Amino acid sequence: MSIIDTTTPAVPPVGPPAEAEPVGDGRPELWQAARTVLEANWSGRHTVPSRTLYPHQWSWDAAFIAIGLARVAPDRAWRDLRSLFLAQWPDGRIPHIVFDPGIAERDYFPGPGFWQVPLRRPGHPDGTGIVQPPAHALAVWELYQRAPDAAGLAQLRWFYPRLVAAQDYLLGRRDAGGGGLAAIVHPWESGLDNSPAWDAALAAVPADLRVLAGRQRHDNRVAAVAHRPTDEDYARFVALALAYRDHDYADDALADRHGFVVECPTFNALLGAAERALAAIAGVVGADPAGHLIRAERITRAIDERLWNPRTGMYHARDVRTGRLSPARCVNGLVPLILPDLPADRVAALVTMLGSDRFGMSAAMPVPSYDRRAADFDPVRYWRGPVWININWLLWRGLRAHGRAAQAEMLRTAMVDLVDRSGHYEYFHPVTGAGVGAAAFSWTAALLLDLLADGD
Ligand code: 2M8
Repeated sequence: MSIIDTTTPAVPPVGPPAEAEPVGDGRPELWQAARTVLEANWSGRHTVPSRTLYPHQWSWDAAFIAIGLARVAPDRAWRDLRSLFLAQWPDGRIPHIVFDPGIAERDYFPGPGFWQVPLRRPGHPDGTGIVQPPAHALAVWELYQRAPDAAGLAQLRWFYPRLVAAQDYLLGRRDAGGGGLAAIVHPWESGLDNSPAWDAALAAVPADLRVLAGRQRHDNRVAAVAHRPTDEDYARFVALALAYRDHDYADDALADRHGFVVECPTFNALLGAAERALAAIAGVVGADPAGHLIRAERITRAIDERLWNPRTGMYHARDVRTGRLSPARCVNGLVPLILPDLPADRVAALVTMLGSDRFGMSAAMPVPSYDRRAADFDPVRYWRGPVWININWLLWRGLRAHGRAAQAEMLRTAMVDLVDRSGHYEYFHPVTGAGVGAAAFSWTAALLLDLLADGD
């Protein structure tokens, strides 16, 4: 069966609340506001993260958005995820952005003209050639559980082979380090684009500003310069993307020839969680779950063997080219908590780190993206300090998976209070709680629906 399919089922609106819908944990206005954000960000073919800053469809955003939409409009959620998977490559990779042909090249950089993906065919949406964290199997399984009807089963059958192909790509071609983990070839692939977790590996990539000549950054025109990556970092991002593109997006000999090849704890934790979700999906569609469970266990073991730092008591990104762990304590090193088979001593260490003054999880504030005690902790620059709802949602799930119900509930409430106070922002100042980045941001709104419904 071809993994490319251009059928487009009818698209139901988010619409008014259904009778059976949860009332939103006693906060109906917040619930309704989240629905309004999602409705406003529906482009007609998919949900954009933000109308201003990110006017196309993003890969892991689509997974988080589907998890929230599942609470109010499962049909829309399925349709949204399908839009992403229609851009899947024959080799299984899911592009990190699917472009809306109605958006002009100048309205997002780097757009389709930059990526020049050699896949254009009628009815097939254009995307990029890099990936993002594989959160989709988790979303598909969540979605089915919310609506386990005949239509949901048909969706599971459609998604299962495509999700398997995406995992095969990551666990095969992207195992550049040979240790059973997927490597990312660009900070954008991590989703935590500007995190200090990449600083050590990026130091080897020349920051040649000439690569920006003749190219116009779009982010700095719609967001504050102080909130976005510096031009030096952007020059590195562009140079890495060009290098990967100019090798035709091939993955052979990556560690020898590509400037950035890194194993991220969050990316790989989601890879492992995806295998567990696939095992559950396989059980429903009549496939064999066993292989997925074996892969899931292997991934957990590999994360633990390759990314654990006993001196810091948490996981760190590993530079495949040098074999070194990043010295930075970043929130991506705590997300392996979502793995149910993580050894108990590691779980205990991660939970201690969450509550420590470095991350400071409390009833008043969710977890920041970086160590509060680090000299370069930056409360407004994206992924270098601010609080993000998607990462906290994963940590919440992780705490629950390990029976830390009280801490999980504290984190859930802290997230809900923060968004209630400040709005559905892209991210939040980790001290004041003020909203930063794009307003009316889709995954914040979507995951809020999930958090509120859980409170019901
Ligand atoms: C941010 O990344 C894009 C590039 O992919 C950008 O800065 O232009 C990140 O926060 C990423 O995690 C997110 O998926 C994307 C869209 O929300 O924005």
